[in-house]
Amino acid sequence: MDNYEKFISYVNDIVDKFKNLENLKEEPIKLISHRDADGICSAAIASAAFKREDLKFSISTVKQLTKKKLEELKTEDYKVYFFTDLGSGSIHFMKEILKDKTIFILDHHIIDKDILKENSDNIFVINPHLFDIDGSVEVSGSGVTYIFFKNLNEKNIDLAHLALIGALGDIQSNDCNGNDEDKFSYLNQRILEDAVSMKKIKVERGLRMFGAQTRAIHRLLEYSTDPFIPGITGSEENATHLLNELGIPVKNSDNKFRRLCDLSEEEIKKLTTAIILKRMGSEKNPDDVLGDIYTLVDESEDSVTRNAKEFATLLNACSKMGKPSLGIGVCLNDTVSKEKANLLLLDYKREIIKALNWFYSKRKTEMVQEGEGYVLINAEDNLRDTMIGTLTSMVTKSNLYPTGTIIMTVGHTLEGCLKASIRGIDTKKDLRKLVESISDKLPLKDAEFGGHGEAAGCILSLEQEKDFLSTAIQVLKEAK
Ligand SMILES: [Mn+2]
Repeated sequence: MDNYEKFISYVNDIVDKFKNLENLKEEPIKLISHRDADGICSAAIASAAFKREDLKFSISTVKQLTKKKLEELKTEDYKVYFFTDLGSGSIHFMKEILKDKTIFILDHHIIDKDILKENSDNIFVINPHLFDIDGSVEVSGSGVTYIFFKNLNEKNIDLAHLALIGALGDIQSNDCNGNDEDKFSYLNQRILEDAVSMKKIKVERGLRMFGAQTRAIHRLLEYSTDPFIPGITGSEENATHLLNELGIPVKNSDNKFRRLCDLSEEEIKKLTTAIILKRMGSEKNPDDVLGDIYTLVDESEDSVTRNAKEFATLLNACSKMGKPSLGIGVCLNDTVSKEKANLLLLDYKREIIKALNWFYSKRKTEMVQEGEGYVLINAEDNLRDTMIGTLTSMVTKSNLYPTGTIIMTVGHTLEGCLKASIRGIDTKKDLRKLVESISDKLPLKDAEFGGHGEAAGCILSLEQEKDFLSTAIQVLKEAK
C-alpha cells in the first residue's frame, strides 16, 4: 500500500468508529470550524452531510482554537465534537480539557506526531501529515472533511466542488504557488475529478481576473489585487489610461460599460500582454495571470460564485467582515445569503483599497517607518484588524520596495489586543522565527503566534505595545 491508500483506509476505520457511536441519531453533534474560506467550506460540507444522515448538529467558527475556547466548549452539553480545518495544534489541550468528549479532528495543518503516541481513545485525528502527505499543498481542511464524509456516504460526492473552493481559498492550486505545473496536486486533483464527473465544475484556461462577469473592465483592473498589477491596482485613472493606450473601448456602442467577458479574443490577448509587462521586474511569475479557471456550471452567468476562485474570495470576505455564517449559507446555495454576501464583498474590496490608500497617505510619516531592508507600518486603530494581514501582503506585492525587504504591520484589534503581521518580498528568512525572537528578547506575556516561514504573525496584550514596537524595530534592523 502506498501512503495514499494507507490514508484512505485509515479514514475508513475512523468513519466506522463514527458510525458505531452510541445514540448517534439522538445526540446533537458540535462542529467547530476555522473562520476562513477553507473552514467555511469544511463546515458547509459537514453540515450538508450531517443533514443527509438526519443527524442533529450545531456549528461555530473560530479564528483560533485557544485554550480558553476549549474551556468554553467543555461546559457545553455535547458528547461528540468535530473540529474541521483546525485542531491539530491543540490536541495536548484537548486531552486535558475535553477528556470526557468524543472528538473527531479533520484537518490538514502541521501536526506533532508524537502527541498521538500516548493512547487517547476518545480523540480521532485525520490528518494527511500523519501519512507523510503534505497537507499544505496536497489537500485542504475542506478536502479532508470531504474525504471523510464521502467515505461515510458515497452520495456526498455532490459536495466535491466545495472542497475545491476551500483548497483555492487556502491557495493550494499550483499556479498560485508559482510552480510550473499549473495543476492541483494528487489528492486535490482527485477531488477535482469528482467535481467534474458530477458536472459541478468545468475547467478552462484563461486570464484569471476577479469579476470577469460582473465588473466594468476599468474597475476590474483597478480592483485587481490578485493578480496585483503595479501602477494599476488602486488607480481608476491609470486603469482607464491603460485601456485607452491599448485601444480597448471602455464602453459599448450602447454606452454601457464593458466587462472582461465582453472583450474580443484579440483584445484579451493585448490586455494580457500589457498586464504581464506591467508585472515584470516586481513579480516572481509575471505571467501567472494566466491559469486554469474553474467554473461552477450551476451558478448563473453573471454571478460572482460562477468562478471558484471568486467564490473563495467571497467566503474570505464573509469571514473577514465578521459574517462567516453567511458564507456557509452561500456554500449551501441559500439565495438570501448569496445576496447579502455579494454586498459584503463590495464592502470588503472597498476596505482593501481604503487600507492601501491609508498606507500610501502615511508614507513619509512616523506611522510608516521605511528602513534599510524593512518597513514597519504602525496602524494603531486606523485599520480594521482583519485588514492588517491583507495590507501587509498587498504592500509586499506593490513594487515599492526591493527584494529581501521585510514588511511588518502592527495594529489594534477589536478585542483590545495588539496584532502584528509579517511578510517578506522573496526573503529567505524564517519569518515565524523572526516574530518569535521579538518575544525571546522581551519576553512577551500571553502572546500567541501563528503562521509559518513566509507569513507569520502574533497577537499580544496592548499593554506591551511600546515594548513590542521598539523591539520589533531592533529585530528588523538586525535581520538584514
Ligand atoms: Mn485550511
